[in-house]
Amino acid sequence: MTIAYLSLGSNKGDRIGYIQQATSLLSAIDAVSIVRTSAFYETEPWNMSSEKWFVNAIVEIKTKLSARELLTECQRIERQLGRVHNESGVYADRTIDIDILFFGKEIINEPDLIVPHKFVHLRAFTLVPMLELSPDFEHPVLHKTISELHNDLENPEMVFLYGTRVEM
Ligand code: PH2
Ligand code: MG
Ligand code: MG
Repeated sequence: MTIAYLSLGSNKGDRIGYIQQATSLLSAIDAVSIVRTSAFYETEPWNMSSEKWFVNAIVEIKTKLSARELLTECQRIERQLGRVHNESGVYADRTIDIDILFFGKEIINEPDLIVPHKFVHLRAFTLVPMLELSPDFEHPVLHKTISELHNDLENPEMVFLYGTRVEM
């Protein structure tokens, strides 16, 4: 069993609805159980020119899947919820994005799967909900805790607490 943290983000359509649907589709996977969910946060688009703010949240899961199998399931749910990937590689507005932030202490460096997520330590929209769930979790590559990484943020983008929790 591995504890993993997944980042959910939406900036198109019914943003909270998509995050709730993604959470329930994740919990419907036999080998995945949801341990906890963060609050919803409304966040400024990071490194993208869109005007459309995001709703972001993190779910902590327990799973028997490998990281690779989990990635396949996340991509299936993204497709199911109408995610369209942009050919150019430039970030596009999306109904749902599901990213593996951490998979236990595993370190994976493959072209399509980098764990811990390569930007997890640079973004307030991932560190703020992680701070809520697991402030003492240590980044297995940087060897700093979530609290330390959060304190180190140089340009924290704007993040607001949305106020509602994902109800399962
Ligand atoms: N995801 C990105 C790029 N920028 N900004 C916010 N606020 N939230 C996101 O989920 C997000 C982003 C790439 O996946
Ligand atoms: Mg992403
Ligand atoms: Mg993604």
